Amino acid sequence: MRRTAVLTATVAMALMGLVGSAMPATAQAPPGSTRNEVPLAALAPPDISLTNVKAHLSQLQSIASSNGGTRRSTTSGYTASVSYVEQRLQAAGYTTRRVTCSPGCTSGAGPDLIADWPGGDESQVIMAGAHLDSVSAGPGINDNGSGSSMTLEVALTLAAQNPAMSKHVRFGWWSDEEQGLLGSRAYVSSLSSTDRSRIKQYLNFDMIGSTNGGYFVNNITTAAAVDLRAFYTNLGLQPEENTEGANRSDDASFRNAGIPTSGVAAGASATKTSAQAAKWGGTAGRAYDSCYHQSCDTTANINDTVLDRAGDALAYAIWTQAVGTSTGRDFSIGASPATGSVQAGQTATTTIGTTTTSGTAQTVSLTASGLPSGATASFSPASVTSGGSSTLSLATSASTPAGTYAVTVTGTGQTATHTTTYTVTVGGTGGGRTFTNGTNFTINDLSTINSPVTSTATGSAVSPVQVSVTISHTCAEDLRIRLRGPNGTYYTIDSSGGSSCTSYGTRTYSVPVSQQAAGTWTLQVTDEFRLDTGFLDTWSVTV
Ligand code: DTR
Ligand code: CA
Ligand code: ZN
Ligand code: ZN
Repeated sequence: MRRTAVLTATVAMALMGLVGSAMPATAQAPPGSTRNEVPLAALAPPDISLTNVKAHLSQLQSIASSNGGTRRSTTSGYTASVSYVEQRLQAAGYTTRRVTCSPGCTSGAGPDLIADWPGGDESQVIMAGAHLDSVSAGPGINDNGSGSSMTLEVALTLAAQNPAMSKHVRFGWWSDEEQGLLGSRAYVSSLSSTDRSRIKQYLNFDMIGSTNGGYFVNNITTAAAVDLRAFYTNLGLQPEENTEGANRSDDASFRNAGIPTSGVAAGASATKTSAQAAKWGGTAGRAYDSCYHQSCDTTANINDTVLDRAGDALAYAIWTQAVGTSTGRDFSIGASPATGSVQAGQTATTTIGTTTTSGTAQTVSLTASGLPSGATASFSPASVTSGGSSTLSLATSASTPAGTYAVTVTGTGQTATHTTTYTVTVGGTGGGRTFTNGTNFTINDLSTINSPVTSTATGSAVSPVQVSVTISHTCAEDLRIRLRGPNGTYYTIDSSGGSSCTSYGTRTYSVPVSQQAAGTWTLQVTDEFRLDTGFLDTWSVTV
């Protein structure tokens, strides 16, 4: 009887699937009640109701009308505007705060209004805001009832949906913008440097319903603008940089303090170009807002489509950045071993372990990317509960090129996604790491021969090494064959014994090893029984 050392790799193929579920929206929580959080990830950004935004605009118009036709920062029209927004926010469950705008503002200017939505990571604050004051000449419905009303409606929609929050969301309504961005500057300088550094982004909305407006994004090429820009780009609207409004609204106060900023504007007194009219509609050669800073900036001075899109753009940015990816639950992921090696055509395995690092355990789906060509990866099981582990089987094919590959293993959890790297070295079947000794060695009865080869391959031997042996011998069952590695270890690759004789021919072996590739590898053949003899013709080892 003859035994071999051929390894058979069993590859467990598992289907990879993502765990997903549809999220219901909750009803608006009454004030004072416990908020019923929608758990887990990925609520779709909501459509902000244009009807509701316009209802807020009508309220601001009435406030102006009953207060001398203006909402200038120093007037009762302004403080009535603050009260309106404040009351709506409080009813929805916001924590609101008036920030006195003095010193630093025009004498007699009313306060800024700040609203925090409870929840999310307070060390990562995403802010959006708009100036709430008008110029003295008019009610300021486009400038800037539009930004104020839209921001209010986005805040109310967030409260109504009440999703789980990853980042903390804060809104601001600024006083005294029209006198030189004074309210926002006072707010930013009122913060401690710690609180300032917690604000990771500020998005500004000033004049977002201009009747002949366009789609302008502040600092459009910066990271802070990514979501706003993507929103308009996805609509095919080819947004442009807000050059007209650069440094002329409250985002400048934040930017001057080192906070990344962006925002949306539809344009003021500058003239729409024919190229802009061609892509956005409207009239070329006319101002974006021909009532800019005038008494005609009333509810009639609004472009509904442009206004509606700005609201949906802000919702998109907030939901993308701050909603639903973490409720304090998290996990980590790692590969053990983190490196491996395999001959082309064979399968490498490693264990992917996960750990719950905060909160309760969660389901983690596993996928792999960055595979060498011709290779496939499977996980068994395809998803784990954090704390558990899975076996990654990386099956290469004969055509997989030799080389070292960093395979990225991605664990997609319910509140977070993490990756780890498994580095696998694939040894080629072809040249480079295969060494041959073609010298014939006569095999006599009851004697041993040793045939050495010198390997110049670098690094570790890629386990299992492949051995191919050609022997002319009429009784393979007479032979015990061993491989000796450069470090002196012997591996028995074929044992003698058996009830009848077969001729040897060419046989191949896969030999698990753990040692360096370079040095002398020796094939040792011992004939342990009488009568049959022969010779070692050639052999090779692929390390
Ligand atoms: N802060 C604006 C000034 C302004 C001028 N042009 C634009 C264009 C887009 C937005 C704002 C502006 C104001 O309130 O008047
Ligand atoms: Ca909408
Ligand atoms: Zn203005
Ligand atoms: Zn403005």
